[in-house]
Amino acid sequence: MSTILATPLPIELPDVEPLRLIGDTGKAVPAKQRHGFEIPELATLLGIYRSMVVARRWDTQVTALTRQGRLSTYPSARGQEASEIGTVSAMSPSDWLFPTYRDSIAVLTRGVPTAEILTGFRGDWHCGWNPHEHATAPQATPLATQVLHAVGFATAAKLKNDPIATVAFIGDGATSEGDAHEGFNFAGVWQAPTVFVIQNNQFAISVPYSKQTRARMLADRAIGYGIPGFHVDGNDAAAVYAVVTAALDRARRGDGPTIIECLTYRVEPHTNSDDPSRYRDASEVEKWRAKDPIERLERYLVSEGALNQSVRDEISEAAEATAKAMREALNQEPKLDPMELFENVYVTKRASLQAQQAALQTELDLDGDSKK
Ligand SMILES: Cc1ncc(C[n+]2csc(CCOP(=O)(O)OP(=O)(O)O)c2C)c(N)n1
Repeated sequence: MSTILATPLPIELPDVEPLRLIGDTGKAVPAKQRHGFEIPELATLLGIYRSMVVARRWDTQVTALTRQGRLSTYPSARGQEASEIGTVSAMSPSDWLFPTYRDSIAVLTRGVPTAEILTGFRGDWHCGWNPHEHATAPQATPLATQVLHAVGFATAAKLKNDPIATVAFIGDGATSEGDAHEGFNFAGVWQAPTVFVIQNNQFAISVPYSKQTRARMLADRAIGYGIPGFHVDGNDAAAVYAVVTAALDRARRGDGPTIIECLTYRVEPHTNSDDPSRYRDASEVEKWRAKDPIERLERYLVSEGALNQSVRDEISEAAEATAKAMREALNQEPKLDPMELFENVYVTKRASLQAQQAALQTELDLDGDSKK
């Protein structure tokens, strides 16, 4: 054993076979294949199922609103609900989430109001919500930048003895960015309390995994950073929840970061402006649609007697109410204040910015006077 290593780490390459706790057909995986992880309690899984159903209805409604021109663009997370909701359900309200544009349903599950989430996608200039109120950072569009933010935030919390952890979502394509490497590396060096959830949905717009990397799987990279890596079935909410819970516990105990690769699939186009028929076969999409994460959990809950018709009706009413509230919020014309452009960037505005602000105010006043 090298004497250079301060803490020799018992880190091994993850299994190629992704960890599952509930199989494709909704049956519990035998205990000896669960690698020491327990299937979460039924009440926990029912809560996750509820959030997944609400999230899917929400996602479908947003896509419909893009077609009506109420939103310019929306990246759907349909089919990724187990990775998205399984992850955030394992977080405590004080842990910070660092999401990407793909992760609106995770932001929704964190409790951010609908209209606030969609502000950015609607074309407004800011993130829409107060990140401190929901311990949820703005959704990053520049790929992998959120990885650095999550590591920096977690390291600052560690220095302040604030016992929180951070979670960064990242796509398979974005792991090729330098920022991802820098973030993973320094999380290892500083033992940052961060959990990286790589959602391998197998495409970066039109670029498939095979053209992204020669790595056997993305979870393999963890060993190079001295970080434990897990390869999880990203359509099994039970497995995602169990592994993220364990990683968050490690992080809060001071044992450092974890990289979790959730193997899943983007069944919808990259965004509403993409045409996936140009780069992938419909039969592949159908194969993955059949592995639907909500149906899988539903089958398990029904077979365990935890989901009956009246609970289903109540969940579907809640989902409809969420969609209705969103339609109503987005069908109102936003009242925008151009002067807001000057807020929330600098604590102390430079003289040139103050001059521009004053000039715009004068123009708006003149415009107001001319309409009187
Ligand atoms: C730094 C940077 N480069 C390029 C882009 C353009 N871009 C937007 S999404 C995307 C693909 C990302 O794929 P992946 O990380 O797998 O996430 P997914 O969209 O599949 O969730 C690209 C290249 C960007 N947003 N930021």
